[in-house]
Amino acid sequence: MNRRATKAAGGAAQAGTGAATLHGVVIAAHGRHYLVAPDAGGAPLQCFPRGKKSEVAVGDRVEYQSTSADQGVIVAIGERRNLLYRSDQFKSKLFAANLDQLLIVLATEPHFSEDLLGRALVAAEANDLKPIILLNKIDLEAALPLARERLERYRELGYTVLEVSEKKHPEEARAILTEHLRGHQTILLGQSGMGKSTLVNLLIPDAEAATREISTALNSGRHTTTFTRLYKLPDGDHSGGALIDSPGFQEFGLYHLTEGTLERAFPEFRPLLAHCRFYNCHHLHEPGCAVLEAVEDGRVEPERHALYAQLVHEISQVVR
Ligand SMILES: Nc1nc2c(ncn2[C@@H]2O[C@H](COP(=O)(O)OP(=O)(O)OP(=O)(O)O)[C@@H](O)[C@H]2O)c(=O)[nH]1
Ligand SMILES: [Mg+2]
Ligand SMILES: [Zn+2]
Repeated sequence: MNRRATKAAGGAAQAGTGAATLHGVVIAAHGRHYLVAPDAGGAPLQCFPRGKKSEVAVGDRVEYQSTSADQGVIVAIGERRNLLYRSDQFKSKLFAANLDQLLIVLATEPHFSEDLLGRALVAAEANDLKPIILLNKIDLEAALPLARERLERYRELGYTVLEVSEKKHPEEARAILTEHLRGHQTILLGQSGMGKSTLVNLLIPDAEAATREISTALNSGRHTTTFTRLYKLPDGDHSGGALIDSPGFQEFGLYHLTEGTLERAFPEFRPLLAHCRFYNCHHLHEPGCAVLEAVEDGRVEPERHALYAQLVHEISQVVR
C-alpha cells in the first residue's frame, strides 16, 4: 500500500485519479465519520463516504482510497448478508451490517422496557439473527425477582435468557458470555446504563484504550456510548467473532417491516397462521382468526398480541 503516492495524486475523492482501491471493514460510525480497519493490517483510517448520503454501517466491507496517511474515502460498499436498522415514518438509522446474533442487554436496574425488548426480538426474527437475552446486574438482589418474572414469558417462547453480574462476578460472566459469543458477529443492543460497554470491556482486553482513542478521533468523550464500534474478540482459539457496542436507545421503530414479516416474527403465531379462516387475515379483528382464538384461550399472551397490533398500526402509517 502506497499512501504517499495516493496523496501525491491529490484527489483520490474524485474518480479516475488512479488511486489504488483498498479493502477494509468499517469498525466505527459516528454521523458521517467512519473508521475503516484495513484488510492489510495497520491502524484504522478515518473515512468519509463519497457522495452526500451516508449509508455505510459498522460491519460493512468496503472499498476505499486513502487520501492521506490516516484518512480515506469510501468508494463502494460490499454485498451485505444483512443490515439491522430502525426506522420511523421519516428516517431510518443503521445499527450494523453482516451480523449473526443480537444480544439484548437488560439489567435488574434500571427497569428495562418490555416494549423495546419485544421490538428487538422482532428485529432479530425479521433478519434471521439469533437473539440472546442477557439479564445483567443480578447482584442487585432486591430487583432480581421481578426482572426474572418479567423474563419468564420469553424463556417459555424458547429464547435463550442468560443471567450475569458483569461487575460482581466478572469471571463467571466472562465464561458464560464467551461460550455464546465466540465465533459470531454479535451486536449489543439495549437501553442506556444496562452494561453493554462494561460487557465489551470484560471480553476485549484493550477495548477501553481503543474507545478512548476513537472518542478523541470522533470528538466525543462522555462515559455513555455515543457511537457504534466493532471489536474483534480475542482469537486465542482461532474461532474469530466480534462484538459491536452501540449507544443506548429509547425508541425502536420498525416502520420498514411488512405485515408478512411481522406475523412470522412472533414465533408463537407461526403454527397458527395456516389456520385462520381468511388467507389474508391481519389477526386483528377477523372472524375465525386462529391467533385471536389463541389469545382468547391463553395460548398467546395478550401483551405479545398487543405489540403485534401496535407494530401493524405503525407500518400502516407509512406511505409506500
Ligand atoms: N451493580 C452492577 N452495576 C453494573 C454491572 N454491570 C455494569 N454496571 C454499571 O452500570 C453502569 C452502566 O454501564 P455501561 O456498561 O456504561 O452501560 P451501557 O449499556 O454501555 O450504557 P450506554 O453506553 O449509555 O448505552 C456503569 O456504572 C457500570 O459500572 C453489574 O453487574 N452490577
Ligand atoms: Mg455504552
Ligand atoms: Zn388471523
